[in-house]
Amino acid sequence: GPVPGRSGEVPRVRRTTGSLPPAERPGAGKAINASVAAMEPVLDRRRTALEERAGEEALKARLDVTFPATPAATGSIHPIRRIVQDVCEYFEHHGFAVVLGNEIEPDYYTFDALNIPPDHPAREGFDSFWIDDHLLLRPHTSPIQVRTMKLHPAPIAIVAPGRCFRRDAVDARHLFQFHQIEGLLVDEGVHFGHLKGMLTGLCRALFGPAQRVRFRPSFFPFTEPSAEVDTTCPRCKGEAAACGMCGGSGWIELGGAGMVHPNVLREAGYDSEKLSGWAFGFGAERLALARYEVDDIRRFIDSDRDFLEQLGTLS
Ligand code: FA5
Repeated sequence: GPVPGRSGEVPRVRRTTGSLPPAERPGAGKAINASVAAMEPVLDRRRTALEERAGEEALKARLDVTFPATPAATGSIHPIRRIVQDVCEYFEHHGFAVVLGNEIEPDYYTFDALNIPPDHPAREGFDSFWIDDHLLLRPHTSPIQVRTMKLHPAPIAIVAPGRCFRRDAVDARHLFQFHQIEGLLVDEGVHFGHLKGMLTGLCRALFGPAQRVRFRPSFFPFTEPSAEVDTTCPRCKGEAAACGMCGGSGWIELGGAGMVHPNVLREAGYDSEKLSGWAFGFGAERLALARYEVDDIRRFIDSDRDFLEQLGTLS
C-alpha cells in the first residue's frame, strides 16, 4: 500500500489524536486506520490506471503509422492447379464439359477398351502400380474417354484433368505421380484440322499469341493417326541453338494426340462408320515447366515456399 509521507493529510490527522482525552484516543486511532484501509484500494486502482495511460502514450509516441506494414502471408494457387484451371477454362469457353474419372481403374478401361489387348507391348510403356490382378492406379487419363462414351450418346466434347501414377524413375522430367489433361471430341465430321485448331488455340491462350504447335507422327493403340504435340519453346521462342529449356530444338513436347481409333468407338458402343473424333492427353507438369520456365519438374512437389510464392505472383 501507499507509504504516507510525513506532510500528508493522514499523518496530520494522526498527530491531532495526541491532544484528545486519553479515553478517546484508541477509538480515534481505530477510526483513522479504518479510513486508511478503505482509501488504499481506491488509490491503488487510480495509480494503475494512470500508469497504463502513461504507457500507452509512450507507445503512441514511438509508433510511426507511415511505416510500411509487414505484408500478410496470403498464399497462392499451386502452379499445377492453375494450369489445370486455365486449360479447363479454355475448353469450357469452347463448349466442352469438364469431367473427372477414377484414380483406380480396372485394366479393362485402362487398356483393353483402348485397343490394347492383354499381351500388347504398349502395356509395358505404362509401367503401372497394380493393386491386384485387374485393378491399378491409372497411368493415364484415357480411361475417361471410354467411360464417358459408354454413358452418353454422341456428340461428346469433354476435358478431363486428373492425377496419374507410373513406376517411372524420378528425374528432371518425370514424377511417379503427375497430372494429365485428357480431351475428347466425337461427332459426325470431326477431323484432324479441328484438333490442330483447338490445340493451337490452347497454346496461344497459355503462352501468348506467337505460339506455334507442331504435330510429329507417333503411335498410340487408341488413336489412328497418332501424333506427339510440341509447342514453341517459351524461353528461346525457337531461336536459340544453345537453349537449356528445349535443348536447342526450339520445341517443347506436351503430350500425345490423334484421331480416336474405330475399335475404341465400337467398344464404347458408337457407330464408327458415322462418327469420328479426336483425343489428346497432355502432361500438366510439362505445361507448367514451359509456362514458368522451370528447369526441374521435382520443384513442383518440393513444397518450397519461396519457389511457390515467386510463381504465385506471375500470371
Ligand atoms: C499417354 O498417356 C496417352 N494416354 C496420351 C494420349 C491421349 C494420346 C489421347 C492420344 C490420345 P504418354 O505416355 O506419352 O501418352 O503421356 C502423355 C504425357 O503425360 C507426356 O507427354 C508427359 O507430358 C506426361 N507424362 C507421362 N509420364 C510422365 C511422368 N512420369 N512424369 C510427368 N509427366 C509425365
